[in-house]
Amino acid sequence: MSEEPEVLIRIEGAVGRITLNRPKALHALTTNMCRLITDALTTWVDNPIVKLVLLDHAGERGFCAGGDIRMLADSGAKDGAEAREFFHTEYRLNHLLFHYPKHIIAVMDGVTMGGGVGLSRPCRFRIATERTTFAMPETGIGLFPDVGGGWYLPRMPDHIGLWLALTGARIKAADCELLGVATDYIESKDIERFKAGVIAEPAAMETLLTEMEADPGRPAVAQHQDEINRIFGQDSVEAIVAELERADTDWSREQLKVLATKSPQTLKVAFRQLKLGGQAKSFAENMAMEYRIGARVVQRHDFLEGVRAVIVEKDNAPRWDPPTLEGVTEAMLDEIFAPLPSAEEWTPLP
Ligand code: QUE
Repeated sequence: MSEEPEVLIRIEGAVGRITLNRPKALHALTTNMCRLITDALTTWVDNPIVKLVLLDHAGERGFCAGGDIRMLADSGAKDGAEAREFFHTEYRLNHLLFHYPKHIIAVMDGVTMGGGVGLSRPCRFRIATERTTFAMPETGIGLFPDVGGGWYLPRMPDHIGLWLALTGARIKAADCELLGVATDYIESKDIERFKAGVIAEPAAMETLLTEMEADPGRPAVAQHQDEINRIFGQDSVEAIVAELERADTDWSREQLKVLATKSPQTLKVAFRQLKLGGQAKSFAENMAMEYRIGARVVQRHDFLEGVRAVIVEKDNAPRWDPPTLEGVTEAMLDEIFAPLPSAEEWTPLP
């Protein structure tokens, strides 16, 4: 490993501190980072000194851009074992956070996408600032909105979660509060003072939050909420596209343009994932489903091609296969969602 640890772990006063520290990659998560965070949280469950946990990031460039996509693609091009190990470890962490018995505060002062959403969304307090940008952009690289997207996105109002999943739309703090992605809004100039206050007096954390709470402005999504509800409430991706064509507004034409750049396979995977996740009885059941999908999708053409086009060569001209929604059959989706051999299924931490 390098001399600088990828995650900084320490206890300050009564606060367990976890600071993402891979700034050159916008703190994109590695298997090692997920293990370090999991080990710290596991130890702190039984440590009476730790009253609450603060999860943040080093530097100014955002909270967490996602996962270590190049590693996933390199592994997917071979036997996929390293990619499966990553998903298994990351989803166990997502699940640990979901059921964690102590309050965790996530400070999302910047880009919060993909894997970063999986870390912050299960936390009890999720602080956005004017620099927060949230997105689940995976359909653009032939991946799917994992890390619990199947659980959280279909539980947002008015099918807005499906709109986020399919289009990869980026939203700001006011929308994050509207959709429950963030619980609180603080200006980034106050973040250091907030953290210092929490560490000095953890019991006064909620009072401090109320004092510092600022106004994020009007949520942009609200302007299109009725349209999203009607159009993204359709019962297939093809029907959504047809409804967008029928609407024929500036906004609907923009959505069609965006959807045309995404992997048709992944659009249908995400649609089915959110339907199943919306009916899942537990977060663990949803994560087991996502693990099945992840294990398959990293080895398929669209993911390798998406990473080539968007992340590695950056020509932004992926050649998806199949190239159209019609080409993505139910049989293909059945294969991607099929149970794994029982010894290979995802399970939560023991
Ligand atoms: C979709 C994704 C990711 C992405 C772009 C997508 C993702 C991810 C990164 C990323 C961004 C900046 C970095 C980095 C990774 O980009 O998951 O290392 O410096 O981590 O369209 O899912």
